[in-house]
Amino acid sequence: MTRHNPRTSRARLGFAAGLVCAAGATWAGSISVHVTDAAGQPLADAAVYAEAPGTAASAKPGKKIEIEQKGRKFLPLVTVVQAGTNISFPNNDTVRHHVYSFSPAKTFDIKLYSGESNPILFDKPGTVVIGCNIHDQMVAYIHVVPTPYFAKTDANGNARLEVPAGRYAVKAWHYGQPANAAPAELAVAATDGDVPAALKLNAKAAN
Ligand SMILES: [Cu+2]
Repeated sequence: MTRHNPRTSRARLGFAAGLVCAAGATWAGSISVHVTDAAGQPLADAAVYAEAPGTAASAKPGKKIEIEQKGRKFLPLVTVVQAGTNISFPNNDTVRHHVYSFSPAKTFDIKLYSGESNPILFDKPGTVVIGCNIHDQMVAYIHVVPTPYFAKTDANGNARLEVPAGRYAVKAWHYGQPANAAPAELAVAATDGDVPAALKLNAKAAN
């Protein structure tokens, strides 16, 4: 097992960002977010994201990820993407699925198919709930955010956002919660390193 070294990975991230970021942003540090429910218990699978004025709302064209169907489930259950991201829905089951969404943020329908699907462009921020027309128990959540700084909490309710220096509104969303909690407003300076943020949602963790 390799041990994660935050210092090494941060330096590497900074190097990559310097090469690809047209705005010339340099990584200043990170925001460590801890998300809890109304009872103070850690919430896994919460979307966390940091918004700042002047940050690109949409991903560059061509960004593409996948949500798999396997064992008559969508994997993963929760996906967080920046607006402008394409998602395809490969069906790796032996049965055919019919994937759809009625959500206002993205309505679509991929009729009975196996194997690869054409990608769907998620161009508007919001929550998209997807299901299968054949298997009622199949459900997954896509949370589309207007910022490149996002993550998903782990089993302990923790997530880390690598960000350039600036002022941020840090927000959290969980599928058990109808609305966002009040954002945590904070600043990250070049010398700060890791800045903690705690967000409490009135959600219950799924069983
Ligand atoms: Cu299905």
